Amino acid sequence: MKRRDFLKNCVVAAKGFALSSYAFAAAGCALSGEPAQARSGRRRPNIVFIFIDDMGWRDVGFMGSQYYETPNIDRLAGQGMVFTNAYSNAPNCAPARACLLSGQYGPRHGVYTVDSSSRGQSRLRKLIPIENTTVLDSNIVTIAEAIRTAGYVSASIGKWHLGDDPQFGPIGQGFDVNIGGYSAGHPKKGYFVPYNNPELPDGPEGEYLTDRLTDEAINFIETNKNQPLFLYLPHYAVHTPLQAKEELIEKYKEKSGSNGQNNPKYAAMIESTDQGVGRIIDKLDELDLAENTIVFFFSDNGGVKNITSNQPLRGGKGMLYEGGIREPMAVRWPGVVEPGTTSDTPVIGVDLYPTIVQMTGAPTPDGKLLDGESIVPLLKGQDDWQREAIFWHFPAYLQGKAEGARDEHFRTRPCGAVRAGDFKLIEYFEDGDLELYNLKDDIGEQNNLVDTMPEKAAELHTLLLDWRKEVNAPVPTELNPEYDP
Ligand SMILES: [Ca+2]
Repeated sequence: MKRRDFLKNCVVAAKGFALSSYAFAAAGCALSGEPAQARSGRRRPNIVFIFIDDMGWRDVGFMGSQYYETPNIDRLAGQGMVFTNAYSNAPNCAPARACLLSGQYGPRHGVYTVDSSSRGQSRLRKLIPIENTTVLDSNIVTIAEAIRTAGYVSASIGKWHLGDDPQFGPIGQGFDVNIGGYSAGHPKKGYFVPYNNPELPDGPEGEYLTDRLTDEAINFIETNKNQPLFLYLPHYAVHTPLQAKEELIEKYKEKSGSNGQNNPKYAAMIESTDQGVGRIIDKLDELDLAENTIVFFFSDNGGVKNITSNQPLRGGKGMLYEGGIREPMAVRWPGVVEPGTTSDTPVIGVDLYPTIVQMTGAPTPDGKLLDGESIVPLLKGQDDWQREAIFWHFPAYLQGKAEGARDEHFRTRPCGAVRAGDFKLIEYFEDGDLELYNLKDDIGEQNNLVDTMPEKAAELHTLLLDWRKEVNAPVPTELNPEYDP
């Protein structure tokens, strides 16, 4: 944290929470060498982080879906703060997770995409992309390792996608419990038993994976209710394969689609996920833990274009257009976040590591490089919180024909992007092309302003170039000898 922000947070903590030395400590303001828990007598807050896979910005009721039914998620969001400009660090699964868990932008750890960075036909790829890393380096201090020092017991329940235990899975990266997490990015055998998941013994015939992960999450909460817990719940849902419970599918077959959302199987997967969120919230209430539990709801990348609709956003999963990276996000923090509030300030995955560290009162690990900023001030209603810009770096090819993409062969060609204020600039590495959008007036990214606002484009481009230099971001320049469009 910058010294200015540190002092600002301390003042806010002192004003708003005069009676709670815990809150003061949680704002990152160390009073003495004593741990926060000892000073306040109040237990550190539990953290429940619900992370949905491939859920689009408008795939929940609280973001305006008229087709999908998410009453429990909506209730949770209504009791907290909704972030309308929340971003993932990447338009696909593994890099989004690597950034979230490390608190670092892609160029720090090299996880840029899923599997190979050379996807699609070679003759259509002009450049040799930057090689991708598929596991998160063990030397990186993850969020679980960071808050473990403050006495947290932690579990990763669900999809991991950054390597296998014992070294690269959740256990290798500092979680006490791993249920269902390994290198796979989707349920290999599907959502019904048998799962063929090396980290998840099969349940009874007919068991549905989303329900099972909810059961495991509830079991973890019950087992550890007497100590500070960190539950990281990265659901496999609502990633493909589209498989759901028959009675729910039938329900949505009877329902009319809305705003381009009309897939009954996908809707049924979302409803099962929502039911799970409801059961977890109810369990927190039942165990009298809700008041001291901070719940996050977030997704790792945008909705898939031929399954759902991200309207009015352009594009979907796999693109750096808003449809690929803007996510539904809400945070419930009883006693701190005013219920029913909204923030339009851009926030991004890497912000959540320093946020959780601050919430828990854990020390930032020695020498830890963090690219994000804690959003605790935003959660406390401090609306003048801002930073200059946030960034994306995607030096890879992702094949696929999808509506909203820049061309018919790739969802994304190697590119980078920056958002500063209302503006967003995308730079394509094959040809140096730039696209500039004013998201305030043109959330659908239809009107490229590069020619009409050259100074604004240059300003954002400079920010992007400077950032790439700062984080040593590799840009592909080598020509592909097989290129023959
Ligand atoms: Ca995903």
